[in-house]
Amino acid sequence: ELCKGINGLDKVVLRESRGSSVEVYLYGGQVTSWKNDHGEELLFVSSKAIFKPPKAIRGGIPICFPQFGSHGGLEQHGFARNRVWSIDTDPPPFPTVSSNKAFIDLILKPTEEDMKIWPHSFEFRLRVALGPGGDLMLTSRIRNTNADGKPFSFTFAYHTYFSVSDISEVRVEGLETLDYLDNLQSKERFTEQGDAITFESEIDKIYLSTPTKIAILDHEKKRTFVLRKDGLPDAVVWNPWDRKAKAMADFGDDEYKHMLCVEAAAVEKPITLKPGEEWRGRLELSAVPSSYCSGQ
Ligand code: TA6
Repeated sequence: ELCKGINGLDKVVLRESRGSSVEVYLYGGQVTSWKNDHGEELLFVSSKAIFKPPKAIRGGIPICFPQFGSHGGLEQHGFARNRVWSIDTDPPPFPTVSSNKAFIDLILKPTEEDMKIWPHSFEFRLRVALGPGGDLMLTSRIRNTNADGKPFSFTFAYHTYFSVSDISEVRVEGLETLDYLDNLQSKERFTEQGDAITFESEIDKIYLSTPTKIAILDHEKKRTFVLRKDGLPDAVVWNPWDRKAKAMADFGDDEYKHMLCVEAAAVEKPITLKPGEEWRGRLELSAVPSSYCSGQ
């Protein structure tokens, strides 16, 4: 249902019969809570997050569009996460969602102001859905609606903050042996070693041409997050660690121990749309008991 969240910001709560739930703020079109049927919170939101436009909410699943990162002319991660989205009452049919899901359709279109910083018109439809087993599904459909015949290019990420019990006891499987750009070494290209990724210091890597499925294993909670993506070839892995954590006003000094960002993204190769063309990017998250081995 639609209700008031922090600082009176509008949010939508989706519930599913077995007790799992999702919350998404119209501000940023940002998911800020995903709970399993035991009421456990699976996403990380900083206790110091500032729920006040134009500051992006620190946590949940920020939408990075029309730019991931700060290399282009726009502010870091574009502006979709800094805008109030609307509830989309007449979306074109989503062929992929069966009726047994709770879902909400949001839409973002640029204002005159936005067109001054990014001179393109678009329709960005976001569907947030909660599946019968408590899976969280996000589908983004971005259409070029330029009347002047101009194509546009963009980069994109679902900047997902997973809640973990202890970062030093987390492993990521599925990114072994892949190439990555290291944001901590001026985006130089390297190749990952052959086994699961573990964490003992700051990491900020853009893995390239990654598989559809990535697993995040939380040892202590005996829980594995499974991330499935479509239309999003890259995956960003980020943990600020202690020094960067202290430098962020909207992030607790030791909160880095309890979060990990693994972000389904399209970064290396920008997506180009001609007028009338539509791009779709899907992310499906599930949280399963850790007996799950990512090879299944
Ligand atoms: O997710 C990786 C990253 O690009 C990092 O470099 C770091 O800047 C992070 O995003 C957070 O960015 P934000 O603008 O949300 O503070």
